[in-house]
This record gives sequence, structure tokens and C-alpha cells, in this order.
Amino acid sequence: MTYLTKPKFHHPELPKNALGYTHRDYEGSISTLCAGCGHDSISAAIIEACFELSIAPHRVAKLSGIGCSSKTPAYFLGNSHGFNSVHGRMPSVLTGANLANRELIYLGVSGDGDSASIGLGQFAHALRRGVNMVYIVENNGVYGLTKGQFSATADRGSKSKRGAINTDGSLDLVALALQLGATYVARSFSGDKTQLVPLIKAAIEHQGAAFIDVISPCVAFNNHAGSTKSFDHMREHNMAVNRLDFITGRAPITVDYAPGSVEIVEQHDGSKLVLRKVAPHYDPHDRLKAMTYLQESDAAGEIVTGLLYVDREPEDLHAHLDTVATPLNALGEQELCPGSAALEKINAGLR
Ligand SMILES: Cc1ncc(C[n+]2csc(CCOP(=O)(O)OP(=O)(O)O)c2C)c(N)n1
Ligand code: SF4
Ligand SMILES: [Mg+2]
Repeated sequence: MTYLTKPKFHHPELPKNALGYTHRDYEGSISTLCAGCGHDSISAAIIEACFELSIAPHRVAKLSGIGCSSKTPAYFLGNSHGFNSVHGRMPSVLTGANLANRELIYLGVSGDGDSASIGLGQFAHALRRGVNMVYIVENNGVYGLTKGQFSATADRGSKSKRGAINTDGSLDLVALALQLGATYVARSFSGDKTQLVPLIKAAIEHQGAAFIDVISPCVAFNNHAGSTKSFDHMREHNMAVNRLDFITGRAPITVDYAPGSVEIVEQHDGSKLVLRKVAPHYDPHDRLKAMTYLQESDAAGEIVTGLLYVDREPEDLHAHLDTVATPLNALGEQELCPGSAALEKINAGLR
């Protein structure tokens, strides 16, 4: 069975957000994933983030590819726009949708197979173009849906459930995202909601290409000893560089933060990222140092999590292309087809 609707009844006194919506208004159908799958925790974090930000569900477009991870948009934001694309092709569909209507919030949900194996080219181009989106990879190191083959993020030397050793080198999507020019890069763990929810909230408000790699153990095929994407391995090797609080432009800062250990990063829309530094010398605004730090931690066997890089002045694809402020899908025929005289002028300018 792949689709189970949730009953609409709920407790009349559920907490409501500024729009008068409850958590239930951000849920989707009942998940058919394996009990304990990390992906369900990520869906819960997305629901929590959208509820806390009081996002109108019709303002969100969620897009995915193929895989257990790519099935998850059915299980959250049931009142939002959704598009389940072909395996590895979510980024190009998202790019096209974003170009047509810049006013929606674009949420791309993918797997490590979907983005690091078949869809690696698509992943790379969406990030290098700076598409304004939140791109989440639910990273379990395997193709969960097709029963546990190693994906391109599986570490060399890690062991499959049946004992095979992975002899291929692995891709680190965070390192790639930094190299490709993503303006917001983070890593988290599906089992750490306290870290993940604010990371998603800040990524939603970020006006550029935001990428979050979420280690999300596959309990059916990759949660055994010898796996480097299991719950146990993640708990033992997780090294958070910072803790993020997120404050929208509308909300005043009411909490006192200890000076020295905290940095407040203001974004263009007035929202603020409050970064509590766990690793005191980590600088999330230095792309090169972030890349070096990642490599050093990787060599030491640590999995770095937190907000790894943020550009205070991000630019997105629309800024690069200098498109009009009105969404293209809202322009009339006259504006989209200005006639042969205008075309002649453009052609003349190119001769
Ligand atoms: C073009 C194409 N090739 C192969 C497949 C088979 N297939 C379906 S899902 C999948 C891998 C999914 O892995 P991942 O993206 O990591 O998602 P997970 O199930 O682990 O969450 C593959 C190879 C397919 N559906 N389409
Ligand atoms: S096979 Fe793995 S990834 Fe797929 S639902 Fe089950 S636990 Fe999750
Ligand atoms: Mg996977």
C-alpha cells in the first residue's frame, strides 16, 4: 500500500500558529516507510519548521525524485504543491518551476542515490546556478527503495548488511555543495531535531541555494555494525560545530545570549541566525576554511554537523539573470510576446 489518508479529526485545543493553523495542517498522508526510518524524522522536522514559521501551505512547492526519501513529500505539507519527478531529475524540474514562479518557497527532497549517483549532474548545476531553494538530501548511504545497494555516499571500507565491503571512494555532498557555490550549507542528523528544525527554518528564509545533508539511517539495510551511516555510528562520531537558533524578521530578540560564544547573523529579509559556537574558532562565513575543516574532520573520523557555511549577501538565479520582479507565470501575453518589432530590435543588438 502506498497511500493512506489521515483522519481529519484532532484535539480542538491543539496549539495554533500566527495563521491559525495547527501541526495537523502541515502534515500529509500516513507514512508507509519502515518503522524507525530516519526519513520520517526529517518529515517531522519539516512540518515543525513550517508550522513555527507560519508558512501558508499554498506558498510551498515540494519536489522530489525517486527513492524512499523522495516518497516523503507525500507525508508532509499535504496542502502544498507537489511534484514527484524522475530518478535524479528533481533539480531541473525545480529550476524550471522556480524560473516560472519566483514567489513560491521551493523545497527539493532527495536521497543520496537520487542526488549523488544518478542525479549528480543535476545536483551540481542547480547549486552552481544559485537556484533559490531548500535542497535536502536524506542521506543513508544506500539505495533503500531497491533494497540496500551501496550509494555514492557510502564510505570506502564500510560494510553492507550482507557483509560486502565497499571498495569505492565516497562523495561528500557537503564538500561538493561548498565547492559548487551554494550560499547556505549545513549537515545534520535525523535523530537531532533540536539541531535540524532551526537549520531548516533558516534555510527556508535564506534567499539563495541552501543545501542540507541530513544523515538519515536506513533501519532495514544500513543500520548494522560496519556501516558509517547507522544510528550508533552517527551518535559516536557526530561533532557539532555550532547550534543555531532562528529568529524571523518580525520577532524581537528576547533571550540573552552569552557574549563571545554567540554570533548573530542578519539576513536580507531582517531574519536573524543566532549561532552558538561549539567549536570556538569555526567561522561559517569562510568557504575555504569550511572546506579545509571538513577534510580535516573527515580524516579524523568525525562527522561535522551544524551550519557549515552561510553567505550574508546571497544572490540567486533570478538576480544572475536579471529577471523581472513579477513572476513570469503572472505576465500577460503582451509582455511575454512583445511582437516582431521588439524581436527585431533584440536580434539587431546581437548582430
Ligand atoms: C532511471 C532509474 N534508474 C533506476 C531506478 C531504480 N531506483 C529506484 S530508487 C533508487 C535508489 C534510491 O536511493 P536513494 O535516492 O538513496 O533513496 P532512499 O531509498 O535510500 O531513500 C533506484 C536505483 C529508477 N527508479 N529509475
Ligand atoms: S528501506 Fe530504508 S530508507 Fe526505505 S523506508 Fe525502509 S528504512 Fe527507510
Ligand atoms: Mg539512500
